[in-house]
Amino acid sequence: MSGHLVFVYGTLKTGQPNHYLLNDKINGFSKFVGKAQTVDKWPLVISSKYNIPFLLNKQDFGKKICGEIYSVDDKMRDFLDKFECHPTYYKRLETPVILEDGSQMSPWIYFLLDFKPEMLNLITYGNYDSYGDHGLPYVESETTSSTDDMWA
Ligand code: PCA
Repeated sequence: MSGHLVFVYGTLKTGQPNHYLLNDKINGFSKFVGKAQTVDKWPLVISSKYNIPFLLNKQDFGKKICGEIYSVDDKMRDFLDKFECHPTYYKRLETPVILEDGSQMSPWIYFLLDFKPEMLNLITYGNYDSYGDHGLPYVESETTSSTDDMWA
């Protein structure tokens, strides 16, 4: 298959609220490649009334981010683009990460490019967990698939 590598750091990770979407064959095909960490530091914050994890596109700020790499087919890549509202909301950028075996690759990562500067004052996380003791669990909502209401 023609594969695309995607690094997920938020609700799409194993055990997180949207992980099932990667396993649903209706959306396309995905295969777990390995756990990885970004080479650079990035700010991963939780924000909006839906407690959405956002990776802000500001290099060398925040922490190195833990996530999972998946190889996905065109269909799943297109599904994820739609789900993340790429390229108008999140935008995926090829970004270097290191796998547990020390190998390096540059999978796609969904970043928030346009963000309010105040978001940089939020707590930054290195390893997102919706159910963590920050007490800000991701809120699933029909409106999270639309950008209209995100900042409310
Ligand atoms: N899902 C994507 C980006 C943010 C989110 O909630 C991910 O897990 O990488």
